[in-house]
Order: sequence, then C-alpha cells, then structure tokens
Amino acid sequence: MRTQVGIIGAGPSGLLLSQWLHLHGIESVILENRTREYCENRIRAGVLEHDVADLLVHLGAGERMKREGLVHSGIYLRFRGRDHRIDFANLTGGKTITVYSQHDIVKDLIAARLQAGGKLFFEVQDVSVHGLDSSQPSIRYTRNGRPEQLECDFIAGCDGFHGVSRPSIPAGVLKTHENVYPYAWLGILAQVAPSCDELVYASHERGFALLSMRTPQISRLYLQCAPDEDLNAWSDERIWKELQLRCATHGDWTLKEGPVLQKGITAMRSFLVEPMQYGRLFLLGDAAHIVPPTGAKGLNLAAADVHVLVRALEAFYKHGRQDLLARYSEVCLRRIWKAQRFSWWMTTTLHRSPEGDFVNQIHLADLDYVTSSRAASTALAENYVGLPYD
Ligand code: FAS
Ligand code: PHB
Repeated sequence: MRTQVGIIGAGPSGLLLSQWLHLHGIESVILENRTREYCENRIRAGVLEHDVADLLVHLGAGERMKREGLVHSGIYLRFRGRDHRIDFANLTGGKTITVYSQHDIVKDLIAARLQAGGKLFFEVQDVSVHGLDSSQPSIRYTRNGRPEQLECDFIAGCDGFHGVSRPSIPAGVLKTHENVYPYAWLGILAQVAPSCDELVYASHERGFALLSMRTPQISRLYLQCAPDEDLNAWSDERIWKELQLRCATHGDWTLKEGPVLQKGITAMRSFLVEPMQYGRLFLLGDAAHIVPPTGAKGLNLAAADVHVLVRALEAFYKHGRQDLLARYSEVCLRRIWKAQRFSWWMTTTLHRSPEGDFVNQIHLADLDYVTSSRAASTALAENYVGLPYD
C-alpha cells in the first residue's frame, strides 16, 4: 500500500495531523496498535487551549465539544485558605480555555476521519520504520496476522512516549533533556458535581491538590503524592479526607464528595528530545516531549507540533519547498521550551517541595506576587490559554 504521510499512532497527535492533512488534500494512513475502544476510553487530559478548541471546530470535529465542552474564562489559585482568581478573559483580550476530555476528542476525531473516508487501521502489530534517510521511507507491520508494508513520502511518529518512532532514530542523533520531580499525582474521577465553577489549584502545607472536572456531573481531582505511592493504600475515604484538608478555605465553601469511578497515579516528569526529526521521520506530541500535567500542556503541545508539520507539508506538496520541513524541529522546540518552562513553574510553585521551608516560602511568595500583580497574572494567563503560534 502507498500513501503520502504514514502516521504511527491514533492519539491526539496522529488524528489531528491526519484530519488537517485531509483538509489540505494530502493523503495519510494511521496505524494504531491498540483497539479503537481502548483509544476512545483512555482517561487523560482535560483542558484545551483557546486555539486548540478553535482548531477542532476548523477540522470539523468540534460540534460535540461546542455542545458539551465547558468554556472557562479563569482559574483559581488557592493558598493560605483563600481563593485568587486569574481572569483569563480580562488579562488576554477575551481568550478562554475549554474543559473537554481527551478521550472525547479522540472519539470525535476518529469519527471525523472515518466519515471522510480516512484510512485508520487499529490493532496492527510489529510496527517498524525503514529507509528514514531515503526519499521513500516505509512502515512495516502485521495486520490480521499478515505482514504488510506502507510506502510513503514521510513518516509521522505520533506513537507517544513508549512508541517505536523515537527509538528508531540512530544512536548519537538525539540529545535528551529530562527532569524528574520528587512527587506524583493521585488522580480520581468521581460521580459528583464539581464543587467550583472553574478549576482550583490548591497549594497547601500537606501538599498540592487540583479540583478539575469533566462534565457538570463528573469531577476530576488530583492529590500530590510520593512518586512511588502505593495506590492500594488510598481508600476512597482517605482520598476524600485528604482533599478536604488540602482544599479547606476560610469561606463557607465545601468540597462535595461522591463515588470514585476511577483512580490512578501519574508520574511527573519533563522530557524532550532534540531534534524532533531524522530524515523523513518527524516526531510529534509525547513521542518527542513530556510535560508535568500541572500546566495542562501535554495535549495542547501535540496540537502545536501538528500545526507546524501541516504547514511544512503543505508547502512541500504545493510549492516543492523543503525549508519549512528542515526547520520543523527548530520551530516546534521554541514553543516546547516555553511550555516546559511554564509547566515547570506551575509544578514547582504549587507543589510542596521536600527541599524544606525556605523553598516553600519562596513558592508562597511567588503565588502572592502573581495574584497581586497584573503584569505577573497576565504572564500566567497568556501561557495558560496558549501562546500564539509562530
Ligand atoms: P498518545 O500517547 O496519546 O498517543 C499515542 C498513540 O500511539 C496511542 O494510541 C498508542 O496506542 C499508539 N502507539 C504506541 N506505540 C505504537 C506502536 N508501536 N504502533 C502503533 N501505535 C502505537 N496532558 C494534559 O494536558 N493534561 C493532563 O491532565 C494529562 N494527564 C495525563 C495522564 C496520563 C496517565 C498520561 C500518560 C498523560 C497525560 N497527559 C495530560 C498528557 C497526554 O494528554 C498527552 O500529552 C497526549 O496524549 C499526547 O498525545 P499523543 O502525542 O497523540 O500521544
Ligand atoms: C484535568 O482535568 O485532567 C487537568 C486539568 C488541569 C490541569 C491538569 C489536568 O492542569
């Protein structure tokens, strides 16, 4: 089989890329090793930057998000028992965020690709890439027990942190950057209406807590925990008790509790590779970079990589230009490093540090400054809603 762009992975990166290329008349094939059901039910991110929400609408996959997504114009930072609202709309000229589950985005994009006649193969196995430094790379895989080969002009590695694309780049080519944080998140999905109309980031001496949501009936909540935390040591009752302690305020606000539908531990790390390309292979999203989830950037960075690659591939196919393809990594990395910085700042400033009281007082002073300076809160707001695309 032959196509113009072979895409490995049917997560947000691969699906956004395939649908956007389709709008530009560029063919692609997506090869995914999991089942469609697995991809459509994997609970992950929940916050879309302003331009990413607009992109889903532009791609023809935003109707349900417009109906069911929750548009927020701010967040709360809670510390010393008091709430401080960061007013995105006021600070960024009207920009907002949309709370809409990643797995719903995946569902909507899969439906849009299939409706457009897209080639999207699930449950493929033994994926490998070949001829990356030639003009005719290929992807070999097994489907329904039969060996197959996809000839293409370009390969997009959208296969996440544990995929095959990044490891397929020869040793010595990539420079890796990594920062591992001394804590993780214990996250729950609960059958209870959110206790606040917008997200609450709570800094507390017992540890960080985040009150998020998925729908008006489903809450998404997180607790800072040890990186090697034993999930079995956390009963639902213990989780709610800890959340109550960390989210307590001087006001008459209370945290509503309900049945826990799902719980899990998410590690916290910053990771990226330079360059994000090798020959005709381009890495996108988690295949190239990981950010701690505090800044809600993971999914949004994947969309930004897609924006850069689509523009470069359109210039190649329509005008024979190679320059934007050559600069793919450079353009992506400028935004990625800024998102890494923002995610690092949100994570270290809001979490309880094991480094001792001085550092934790500095973080509280940082929160005090950000919530009392229009300049500082504007900086937070414009990073959170999403910096302009280059
Ligand atoms: P993905 O990992 O989503 O998708 C990669 C796809 O490739 C998968 O479908 C996988 O099955 C497939 N694949 C892998 N290897 C393959 C192979 N060999 N052959 C074929 N297919 C292969 N981000 C936020 O912004 N906020 C959050 O709260 C948040 N929470 C997260 C919680 C968890 C547990 C994790 C792991 C991540 C979280 N993230 C969060 C980040 C997450 O949303 C990612 O940024 C996002 O999924 C990136 O999308 P992709 O790059 O498409 O990678
Ligand atoms: C989520 O709802 O999963 C979420 C929201 C905001 C974050 C991280 C995760 O910063």
